[in-house]
Amino acid sequence: MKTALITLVAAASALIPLAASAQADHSQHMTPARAAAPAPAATTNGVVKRVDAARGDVTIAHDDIKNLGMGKMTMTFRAKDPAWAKKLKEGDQIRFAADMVKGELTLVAYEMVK
Ligand SMILES: [Cu+2]
Repeated sequence: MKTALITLVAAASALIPLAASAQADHSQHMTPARAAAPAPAATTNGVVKRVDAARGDVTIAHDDIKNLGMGKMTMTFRAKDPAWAKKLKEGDQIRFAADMVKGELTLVAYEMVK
C-alpha cells in the first residue's frame, strides 16, 4: 500500500513539469491534483453472478457505468477490500461504484439493495 502511494505521488509530480512546458495555461495545474484524489464514482445497479473469494474478484451483471463509459454487461471486478468477496454471494442485488484503480477495474464501494 505504501509503495503504491509513493509510486502515485512520483508519477503525479513527474507530470507537472511536462504540463508546464507544454502548456502555459495555469488552469492545467488542477489535473494532477484531481488524479491523486479522485472524486467518488457514480453508483450503478448490479447483481452478483459469481464470487472468487480467494482472488478477491466479484463478477457483476451491471447497468451502465457512466464514469467508465460502459453499457450493460456482465464482468469481473477486483474488490477494493478483498473481504467484500467473502461477504457477497451469487444473486445479491447491490448498488455499487466502480473505477479504474492501478490499471484494474475495481469495485470501490457497494451497498446491498433489499
Ligand atoms: Cu462492464
